Amino acid sequence: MSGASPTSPDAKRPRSYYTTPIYYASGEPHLGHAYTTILTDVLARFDRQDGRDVLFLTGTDEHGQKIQDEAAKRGVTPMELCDTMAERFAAAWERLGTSHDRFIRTTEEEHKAVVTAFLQRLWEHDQIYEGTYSGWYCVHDERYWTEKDIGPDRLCPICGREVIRVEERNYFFRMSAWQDALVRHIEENPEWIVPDIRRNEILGFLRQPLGDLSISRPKSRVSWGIELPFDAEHVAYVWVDALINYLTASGAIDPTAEPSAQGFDDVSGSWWPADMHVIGKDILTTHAVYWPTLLLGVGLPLPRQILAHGWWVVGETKMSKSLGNVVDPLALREDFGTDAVRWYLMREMPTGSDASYTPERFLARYDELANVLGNLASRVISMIGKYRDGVVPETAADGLAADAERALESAREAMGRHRVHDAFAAAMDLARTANGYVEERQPWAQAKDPAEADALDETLASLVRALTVLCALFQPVCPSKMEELARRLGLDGVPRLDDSLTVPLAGRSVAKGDPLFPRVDPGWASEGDA
Ligand code: ME8
Repeated sequence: MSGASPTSPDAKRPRSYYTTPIYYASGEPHLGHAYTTILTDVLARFDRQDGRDVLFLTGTDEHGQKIQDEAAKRGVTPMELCDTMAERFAAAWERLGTSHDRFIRTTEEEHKAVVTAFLQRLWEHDQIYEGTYSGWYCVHDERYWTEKDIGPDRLCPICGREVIRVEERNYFFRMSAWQDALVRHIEENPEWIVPDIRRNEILGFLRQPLGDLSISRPKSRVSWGIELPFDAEHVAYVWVDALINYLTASGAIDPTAEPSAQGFDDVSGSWWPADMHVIGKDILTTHAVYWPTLLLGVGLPLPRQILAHGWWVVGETKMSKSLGNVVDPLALREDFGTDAVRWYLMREMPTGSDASYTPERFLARYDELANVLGNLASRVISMIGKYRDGVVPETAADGLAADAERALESAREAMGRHRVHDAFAAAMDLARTANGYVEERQPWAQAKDPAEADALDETLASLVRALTVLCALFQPVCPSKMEELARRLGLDGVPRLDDSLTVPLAGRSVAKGDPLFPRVDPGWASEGDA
């Protein structure tokens, strides 16, 4: 399941390295986690469809007090808990059809060695000093807070739980020294944090003086972590350990080499820097402040982009395990299929904003798939069976070519701006236009008049071309259904985006089948029960 890091990228080919957060191995995967992973999967698949090499990384965050406490609560060892939960996450992603190349676990030896080398490098570059931390700590979010942050009720500003008072020896990273460099980087690279609202949030945060970052925990309080190379009585702060996962999986660092040859001075031949860290807005500071300053501290290049998306909420509240309002994506999948869950998540949430999960909206989005795309595929394939013995006819003209090209262009443009929902809206619009074209051309009437034979060929061939383009466009979000559609259209697999406009179609045999998106009536979707 975890496996070693994939081989180095081919320097001559365009490539992208995408990451999801690594999820805490203390709770079950829910719809929020599924959203991030599927969003990243869609970006990765879209790039592959466009001819790029991709490294797509996900995994589990397995150290720290939160995991230690959860294991104690369940009466198992931390490692047993992590083994169980890593398995659950990996199984969930498999069932939700994600195409990650690497599933990393922070308890892997390779990762522990990279974290150790990273900390040693910081130490040698005089980026770390010893001091005393006295203040407040939220175990749930694994964050220190100041008196000001927690207010008179002493509650964590993120999760609202009670914080604990700690006073302990800690090692600190000289994060404050990098504040100006970070601000400059964000100002000079307006697309570094997207969407804009998140960029502004970080710039606002950086208007206050930035403190140093405690990067260790005494073993007397937290023993489940990676030991510091320069002090065996302390383990690395779990966020520092976790963020480094992105570097471990890139293959940039070889912790077994001499310090000068470990890769900190030259990342060529590896996947570093990441092209995009996809995260939820809850973990923006750790990714847009802690992580880049740590990288500056060891002299490594920064990731190229951070995409911070919004939250799935139920009513007004963020969906989260601790609130008990989580929706199980695997249960939805059992009734409607994987691709329908993927479609709902991608189409319903404007990338970057919050969205509310409701069963009614889920059904409405499913109907769109079934009645527009599924219906188009069924009727076109069935008419070719009926009027042309199941063989795609030749045609001199394509009545939908301009629409198909426009849809491809709009989808690419929207993807380029990370507006995934808009990209798929453009794809669905093409399916709608093609259904309109059927009504307008009336192939059933053309079939009755021998003088209309060429016109009927044109109608049917244009529709098969549109379906071929739709197959390529929908593949990132509905991969298994689009493979099935490609098979029914007699194609040799789902074509790449560009090829979908030109792959020869005439003479191919189409195959009928059950509806791609059948009518479903699970108990909860019955009238009055939703
Ligand atoms: O924070 N809506 O892990 P985590 C949308 N281990 N996305 C949601 C969501 C919701 N309601 N709830 C969770 C951690 N997510 C750390 C990360 S990375 C180096 C370490 C998604 O298990 C979203 O991507 O709490 C969020 O950022 C992430 O899950 C938090 O997962």
